[in-house]
Amino acid sequence: MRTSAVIASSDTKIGVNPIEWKNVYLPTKSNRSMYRPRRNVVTLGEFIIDRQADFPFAKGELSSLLSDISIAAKIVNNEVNKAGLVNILGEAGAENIQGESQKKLDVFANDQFLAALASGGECAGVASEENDEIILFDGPSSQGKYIVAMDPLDGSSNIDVNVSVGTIFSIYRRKTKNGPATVEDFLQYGSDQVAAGYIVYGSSTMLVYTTGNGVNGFTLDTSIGEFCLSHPNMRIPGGGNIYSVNQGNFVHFPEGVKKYIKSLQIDDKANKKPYSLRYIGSLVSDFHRNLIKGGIYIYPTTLASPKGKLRLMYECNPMAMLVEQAGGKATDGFNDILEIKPTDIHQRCPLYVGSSSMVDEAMQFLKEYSNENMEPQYEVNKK
Ligand code: AHM
Repeated sequence: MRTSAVIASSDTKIGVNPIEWKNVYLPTKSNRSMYRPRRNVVTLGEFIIDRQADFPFAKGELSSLLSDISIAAKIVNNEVNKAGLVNILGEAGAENIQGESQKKLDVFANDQFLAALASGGECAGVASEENDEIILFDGPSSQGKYIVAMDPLDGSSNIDVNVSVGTIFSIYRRKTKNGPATVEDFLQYGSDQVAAGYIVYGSSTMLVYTTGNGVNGFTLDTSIGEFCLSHPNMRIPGGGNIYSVNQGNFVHFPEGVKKYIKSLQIDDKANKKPYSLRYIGSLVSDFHRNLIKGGIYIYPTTLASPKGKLRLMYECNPMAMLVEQAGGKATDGFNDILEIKPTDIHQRCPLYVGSSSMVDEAMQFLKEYSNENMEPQYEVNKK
């Protein structure tokens, strides 16, 4: 298409070879509707602002909070990428509440997310896997309307072997109106989450989140330092042929889980069995793959972990909100994850999450082969 109106002539002093500018044109009145210079890229910042009106209490605070998280994620991403190069690997010496030794990068990630959330002013406090107690911010942040539960670096045993790790976050509106937040502000049902998401530091780094209006995924373009919308409106396939579980613990699994796993391994071409076992050992990475391809992730109760291994508030709940928003399902084998009443910020819980039909089938096996004592004992908000 021909256009007119040259924007630079040979004597324009713009530091560019004038000859190259000869064919650069601006639209004229007549062709303006056809000429629309466009970027194909939507950044996370643009997307958040665009979607701000979706939030029931929208005044921009939740948008700012999500932006704070994305900034910390970029800093952590840089450090994760350098993990093999700099002297940051190894134990930091301390043990977290779970009795697990902390890697230096866990501590770094925790510090970065806490710093970003504290300075933003929208978040009154944080429950983190790395801190025994809730962290309450002072100054203007103490009046923030939101609280965050997070696992700043999930799958940390994979850091020193260059395998994907992630950050998981869950956001609630606090219940108390004034003063510092309290632990009760944190102990809310998963169904009360206003947003949830994760960052996977993988072959590329992605941020995936929901505010209750579907799930969207953004890939970090390191050349411009921006998360760009790459996976709009993510939907998990209704079924799949991948299962993710630490099968090394098989002998310690409940009978229903053993039977379910065996049922996935039979030779049954019509139903595409046997299924594939894929287990990275980073919840974020295993979840992310199954979200895209269809599948189920299971971390059941075991003899060693009779209440399950994963943490309800900052691992199971955010993944449950995400998967439900993407059309999938998350349960503890018997109850919806989002309907479990937390009594402790570090509470553990079994997790069956992924494609709906696969989770349903696993639950049927559990029901059929369980005895009463197997059902996890906690308060559940039965619908
Ligand atoms: P972490 O917080 O120490 O990283 O533990 C959480 C991880 C999950 O990411 C992963 O799915 C699971 O624990 C792996 O546990 P296991 O090594 O028992 O299979």
